[in-house]
Amino acid sequence: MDCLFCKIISGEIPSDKIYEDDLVYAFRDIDPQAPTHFLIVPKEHIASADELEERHKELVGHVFLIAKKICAEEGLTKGYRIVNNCKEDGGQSVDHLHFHVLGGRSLKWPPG
Ligand code: DGP
Repeated sequence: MDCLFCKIISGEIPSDKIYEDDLVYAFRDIDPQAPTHFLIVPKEHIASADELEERHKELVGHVFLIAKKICAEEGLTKGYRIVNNCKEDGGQSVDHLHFHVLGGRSLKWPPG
């Protein structure tokens, strides 16, 4: 499958990996929007949040617990933001489900 994030997960394309287990792969974003900005990506190719099914409930919960674990390791004691851009109007540019995790500065709201 010609998917950028599948190639990153497999190691075909290099990345700055910060975490990996059976379900997810986490790596630093190539274009960071905050002092800490990494992506958590399910290893299963799911095109977007709009393609999630009942069987993915545990996977999505796992993503949030891994975000919490990595943020603690990164020292983000003042908080952080977890973002999913879904499909065209949501601003999704890579069609493999991923969650942005941003921190290390005071983030503004709402996004554009
Ligand atoms: P989104 O716009 O929500 O689909 O986010 C895609 C993110 O992926 C964007 O913040 C930039 C990041 N990205 C794109 N290509 C690469 C890459 O080759 N390596 C890494 N580390 N990040 C990438």
